[in-house]
Amino acid sequence: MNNILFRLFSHKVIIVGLDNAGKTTILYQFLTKEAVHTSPTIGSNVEEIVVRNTHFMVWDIGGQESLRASWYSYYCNTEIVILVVDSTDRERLTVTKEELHRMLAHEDLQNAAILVLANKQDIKGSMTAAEISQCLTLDSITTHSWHVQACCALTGEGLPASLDWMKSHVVAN
Ligand SMILES: Nc1nc2c(ncn2[C@@H]2O[C@H](COP(=O)(O)OP(=O)(O)OP(=O)(O)O)[C@@H](O)[C@H]2O)c(=O)[nH]1
Ligand SMILES: [Mg+2]
Repeated sequence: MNNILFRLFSHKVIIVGLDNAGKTTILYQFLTKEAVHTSPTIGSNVEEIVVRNTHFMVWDIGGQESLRASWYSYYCNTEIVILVVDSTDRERLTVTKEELHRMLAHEDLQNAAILVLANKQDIKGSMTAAEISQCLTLDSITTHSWHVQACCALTGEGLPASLDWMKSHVVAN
């Protein structure tokens, strides 16, 4: 019964981004505050994350190219889209940009907020959150609220701030 109530009162969040961005590592760092060993996700993982009495159902979706065409099947009722970027992956940032702008145009995400996580900040030479923000042209987005946060999923740095932003977003809306 408790499980059913949690589902009714929890906010739906999806984690998307290209393969190897660190989505699954982030999901389990949110949940356990530890870096877990991951394998490429086929399908999705879902976990409930509680931030000071606010419940989120967080869906981590596989990012391999063949799986991206089915991301839309997770969009319905999503309040927050977490877009994870591997900040060392300069070559594929344009692919992420295309995926982002495709999502923004999808009718099921018209009311969703976008949280961009600039992950892998521990790696030397990684792009800063500001560089990623510029490459993804976040400043041009006027239809959705958005926020960008630098993080490292291995240490958890930047993730408590991300959860704080998610909580204040859903409380304010
Ligand atoms: N150095 C470093 N490595 C990271 C970080 N986050 C994730 N990784 C590593 O990146 C690799 C991919 O991480 P995953 O979390 O499995 O990536 P994913 O986005 O879930 O990938 P798919 O499931 O294929 O879409 C793993 O080897 C992680 O340990 C980080 O912040 N820093
Ligand atoms: Mg994964």
